[in-house]
Amino acid sequence: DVPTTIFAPDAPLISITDAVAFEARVGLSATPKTLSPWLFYDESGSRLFEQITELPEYYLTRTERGIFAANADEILREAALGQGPSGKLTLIELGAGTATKTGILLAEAVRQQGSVVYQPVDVSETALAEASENILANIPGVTVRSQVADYTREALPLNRLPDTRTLALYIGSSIGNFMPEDARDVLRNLRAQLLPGDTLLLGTDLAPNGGPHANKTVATLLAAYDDAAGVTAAFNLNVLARLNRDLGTDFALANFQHRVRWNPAQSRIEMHLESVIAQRVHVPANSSGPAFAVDFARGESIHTENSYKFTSAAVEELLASANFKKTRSWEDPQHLFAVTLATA
Ligand code: AVI
Repeated sequence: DVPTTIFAPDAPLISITDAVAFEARVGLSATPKTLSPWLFYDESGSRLFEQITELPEYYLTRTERGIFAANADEILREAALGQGPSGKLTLIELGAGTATKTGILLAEAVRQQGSVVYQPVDVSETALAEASENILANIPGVTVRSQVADYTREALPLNRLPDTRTLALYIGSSIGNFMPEDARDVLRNLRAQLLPGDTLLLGTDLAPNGGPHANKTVATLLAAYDDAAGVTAAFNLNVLARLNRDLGTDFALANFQHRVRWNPAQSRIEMHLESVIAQRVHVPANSSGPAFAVDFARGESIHTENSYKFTSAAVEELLASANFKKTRSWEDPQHLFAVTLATA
């Protein structure tokens, strides 16, 4: 589930290349310097993210998959509660990417109700084509209705059949890459398009659980974002390669270093690219404005990503701020990750 969706709810609606130019201009002129995390996901960044999800240190993907495998039956029964006897759940997935984990829930939906309509929504047509091909080949009984859309800005294309309820999936901890106000707005936008009785299944990575017997320490988190094989470092640095390719900037990747910090006050992992020398980088003129230079002091960094980690109270609060009511949640035995069901 590569999160190909654009994480930039406030940027103007423009083409991808113009959006890259706009983000680079705004972010690199800011103090401190920033680049939006959606810039990671060009073709090679998406491939690197797929590799991250299989790293031994990156527990998120396999842990969420384990929660689905252990609880799919209950999750779907709970989501279908109160539905009429002839009714069926329709599953819609925000930022579905290639939908690799969703298969477990779809197979269970087919088991419980005979068939299921699945609507993956993503900005990447190629990711959706891959998702649809995989699901159709492996899970009989699923009808796939892919929709190319940016769920952070556009109304979700919900095709409702009479007597059906919608279960919206927003999994993979994607919500954690938004600033809290933007996370709330994304969920509000979704909520506005659901009807009473519809549900949301939200996947969130959990905050470290302090104390000497904690399953998740800050060290666990830091390792997940700074793996021994250097895949996450390559993923982070790839954003500079992307700017060089898309905008003709002259970032020398060897002059920047991948840095990961735990920010306890904000309960988030931060990824930065630290300049190892004092240097000047050039951005040629583009659709967003004239050429400009970016000066880096030695040790100065570009903040490239936040990945928020939640307590269960924080998940409930976030859901409530978007007018969802938590009904149940499931965690892995080590309490690393949570999957929460909420009603509209
Ligand atoms: C997509 N998102 C949930 C990932 C995360 O864990 O925040 C992105 C990622 N960044 C570094 N590693 C993975």
